[in-house]
Amino acid sequence: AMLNFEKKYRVRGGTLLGGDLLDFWVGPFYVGFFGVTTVIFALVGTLMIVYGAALGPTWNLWQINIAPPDLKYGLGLAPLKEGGIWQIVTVCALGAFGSWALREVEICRKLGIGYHVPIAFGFAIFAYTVLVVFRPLLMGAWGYGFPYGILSHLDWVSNTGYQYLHFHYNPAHMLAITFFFTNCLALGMHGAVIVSAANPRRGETVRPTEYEDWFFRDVVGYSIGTLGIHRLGLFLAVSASFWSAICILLSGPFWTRGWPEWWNWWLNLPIWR
Ligand code: BCL
Ligand code: UQ1
Repeated sequence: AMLNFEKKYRVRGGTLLGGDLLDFWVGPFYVGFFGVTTVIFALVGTLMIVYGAALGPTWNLWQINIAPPDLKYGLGLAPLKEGGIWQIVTVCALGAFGSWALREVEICRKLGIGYHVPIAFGFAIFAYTVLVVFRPLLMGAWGYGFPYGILSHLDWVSNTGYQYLHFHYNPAHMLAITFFFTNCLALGMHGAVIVSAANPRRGETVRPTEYEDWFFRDVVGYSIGTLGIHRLGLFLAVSASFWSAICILLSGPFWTRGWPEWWNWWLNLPIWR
């Protein structure tokens, strides 16, 4: 809709690699060196998943499963049909996510804005990398990674959760969930207050931003401010991914028993004796 502004923001330069060589757009999309690598990684990864599905027993979208190698392969390369496909898909996923983040960095440089978006996305990439690289490395086998499949990854989460008896007792998992839920509350309030003031019913006028402050001062006695709510949202979102990554990184490499048992430190405090 805003194509007439293109001249203003489609500036040359800001690239990290390749200079002006791949500094171009396709339709509305900026490409760049990392746009090309994103497409290549995503394409190869997707084709490997389709190949893995073709080898498997089903084309049922819910049941397709690309499993990691058996634990006996440890941290080595597995044969293609015994987890090798999963390993290639994982490399492609990491390549695509990393390329996407670097493409975001190039766009930030072009526009002269901060790197907040790629840094925030970096937390999601970190959580994924913990699941399929760092935790398997620390536990000594790629087989600890999660399988690529809609139902199969759910089964993995359930099985992995019950290996620690009751995952709700994992303190980092508690924190992560609290951040996810609080993030949802904050975005719900923010979206609602913006729409309420900026998109009035027919005949009413758009209210300026003070109204948003006034509303929250009246209901909760405090307004965090129009810039503040976005800082809060960024913090909540990034913290949710961060503590998710920590909660699963702890499970196995640093805590092997049930999570309920971890809380014995509380019962063992000397003040109860
Ligand atoms: Mg739990 C994990 C919530 C019950 C076992 N659990 C999580 C966390 C989250 C959560 C905090 C997953 C989010 C995450 O990692 O984001 N669990 C949660 C809640 C309950 C719960 C709310 C609940 O009961 C109400 N969990 C339980 C029960 C256990 C249990 C008690 C099972 C019996 N839970 C586990 C286990 C794990 C979790 C085991 C985890 O491993 C997981 C976790 O913490 O993982 C880190 C981080 C985000 C990502 C990893 C996404 C990364 C995205 C990448 C970078 C980009 C993808 C691009 C995409 C492919 C492109 C698409 C293109 C389209 C065209 C758009
Ligand atoms: C808020 O205070 C505020 O500033 C005016 C917003 O900006 C438009 C908001 O969207 C929200 C949700 C709040 C309220 C938040 C807190 C933490 C009181």
